[in-house]
Amino acid sequence: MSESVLEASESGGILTLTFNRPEKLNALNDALTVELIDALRGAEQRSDVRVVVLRGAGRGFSAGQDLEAFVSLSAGPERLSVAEHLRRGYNVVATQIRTLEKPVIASLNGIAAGVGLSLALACDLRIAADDAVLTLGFSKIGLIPDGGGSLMLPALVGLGRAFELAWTSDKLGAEEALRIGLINKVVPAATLADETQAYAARFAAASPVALALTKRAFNRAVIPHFAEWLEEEAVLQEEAAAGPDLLEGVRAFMEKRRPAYAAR
Ligand code: LHQ
Repeated sequence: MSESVLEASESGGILTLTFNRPEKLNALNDALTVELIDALRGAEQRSDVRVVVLRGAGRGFSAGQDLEAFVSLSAGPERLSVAEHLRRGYNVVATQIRTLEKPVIASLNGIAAGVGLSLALACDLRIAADDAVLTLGFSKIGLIPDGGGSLMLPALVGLGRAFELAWTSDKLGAEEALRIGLINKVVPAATLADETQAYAARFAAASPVALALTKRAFNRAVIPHFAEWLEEEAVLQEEAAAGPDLLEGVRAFMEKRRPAYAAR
């Protein structure tokens, strides 16, 4: 039997979900997304799960949408609606993360790109290895930040920095990400697993009521329209995907060349 694309392990009330496609830098395909949705649903139903940690196997956290899988889906007999793809997948996950009334922590062990980074930004807290690298990546393939990224990015770092990060897709090191408030904590790469466990253990031992109601309060105070916004974001992404830039961007990535974008 093949290994699961999402590994789950538990210790002391902490459920750790590990993206397990290391050869693809844990790029997200449908199988991984469906397993993630199931696992988060399970975490919601179980009172003994007090904290959820998301992490990646190998040298990456997640490289975002699996672009090869996306091309195969798009080449199918029916044109893939990007909005539908988001509604069925990443928007469900992002909503689950935000509505799960338990701490959800992203443990960034390496590259976090595209919707991989968006899902990390949807989490409540982010701890990173000192050699982790964060990049939006969407603009490089003609897209807008999705998976809630167009809301969580400016909410976390402010509009000016959000524009710069989204438009340039520059790679940020962990220390810089910490400095601008994109992440909470940086630790030596070799100790990330232990530090994540210790960080999560603090919340696993805290009052679940205080944590849950604080999350509900912050959600309502700062991002009350999260679910509605995901829908608007999906419609904008559909518009972005309708033009020629997405295909050119994805082809360029797969052919390891610079994309050539024509004037709009
Ligand atoms: C990958 C990927 C990947 C497949 C690395 N897919 N194989 C929503 C709606 C609709 C459509 C599309 O998307 C979305 C949401 C999104 O997430 S859009 C953004 C998608 N992600 C990206 O554009 C990131 C693409 N990847 C990269 O820019 C680089 O790989 C990063 C910066 C992540 C890492 O760079 P390196 O550390 O230099 O690694 P690498 O590029 O050599 O990648 C290692 C392998 O992983 C390589 O395969 P190979 O067979 O050549 O060893 C890559 O092709 C593969 N890979 N990302 N997203």
